Amino acid sequence: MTMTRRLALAAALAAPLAAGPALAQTTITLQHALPATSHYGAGAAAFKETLERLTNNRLRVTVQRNDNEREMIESVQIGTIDCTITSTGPVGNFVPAVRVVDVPFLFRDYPHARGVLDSEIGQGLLQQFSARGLAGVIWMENGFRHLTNSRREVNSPADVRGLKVRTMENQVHMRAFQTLGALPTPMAFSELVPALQQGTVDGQENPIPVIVANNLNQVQRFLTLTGHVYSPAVLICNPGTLGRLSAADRAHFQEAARAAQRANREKVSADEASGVEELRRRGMQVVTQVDTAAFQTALAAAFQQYERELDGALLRRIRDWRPN
Ligand code: EAX
Repeated sequence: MTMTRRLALAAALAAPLAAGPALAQTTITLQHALPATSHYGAGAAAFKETLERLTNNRLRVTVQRNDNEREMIESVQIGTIDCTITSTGPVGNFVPAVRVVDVPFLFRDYPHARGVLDSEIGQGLLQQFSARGLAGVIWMENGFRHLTNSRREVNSPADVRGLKVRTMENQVHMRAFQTLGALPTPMAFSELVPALQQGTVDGQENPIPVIVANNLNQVQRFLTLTGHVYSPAVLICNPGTLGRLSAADRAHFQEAARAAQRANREKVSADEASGVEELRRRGMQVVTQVDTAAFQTALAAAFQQYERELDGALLRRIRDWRPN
């Protein structure tokens, strides 16, 4: 880990109130929206195993599932749960600066996304959580999002026109689908499968790991590998939870967060390698050759609005970032 990340992660964990007395035993509640077998589940399991091992079980971790990410963030904010692993989907409603990472076609590939988020750019965004009563501990990963639907094969932007597409509660994503002529319908992940089953929406967009882990092939026939958005995830905790840790336990917490990120990203990479074939095996019709330049051209108006409404300089820094 670079010194930048170590210092920033230490800052994120040190920012809360002065450490109180180390408590005899503490249970940390960590919630996320996906099955235990998912890429979030892998991260949560690594976090639990590492923190309990390093503290000799003085700190225990209870992992729970809750498929409403906005609710989880609200619960962390008020302290009814300690931490959540969530996609950035609803995060921009709490920490507006984070919306920049949701811009379509911003990240070139996984190395670019992971590199930016682990650099001073990503650490700077995490530090903006504290002003909103949250601690952004470490960036994790959801993955590149692709479009599925139950009505037709999508080969070009024109095929998206008129589709009712479920989006996360994310203005940046909704703007993109509006620009393509779709009918974006924002809803929590918890409402997605019933909406697809009842035909309230025709389609949705999610990374391969989410589609596989939730068997969305059972309610969606067509998959197009648009890769239109890189979806970060983030481990967010209640500042009070961190403030009650001793300095030694905050260091253990950092190590557990890094273990969670490694396990999560490894699972995403594994799911990306095998997930498309698995979804074909389960009966989905997959369009793999996608003219992403055509989608980017079709999104020109949305990009102009993003430049005006979001931090244009930061968008350029992210696009221009290269590993040193
Ligand atoms: O974070 O809501 C979504 O589509 C998210 O990608 C999912 O909950 C995993």
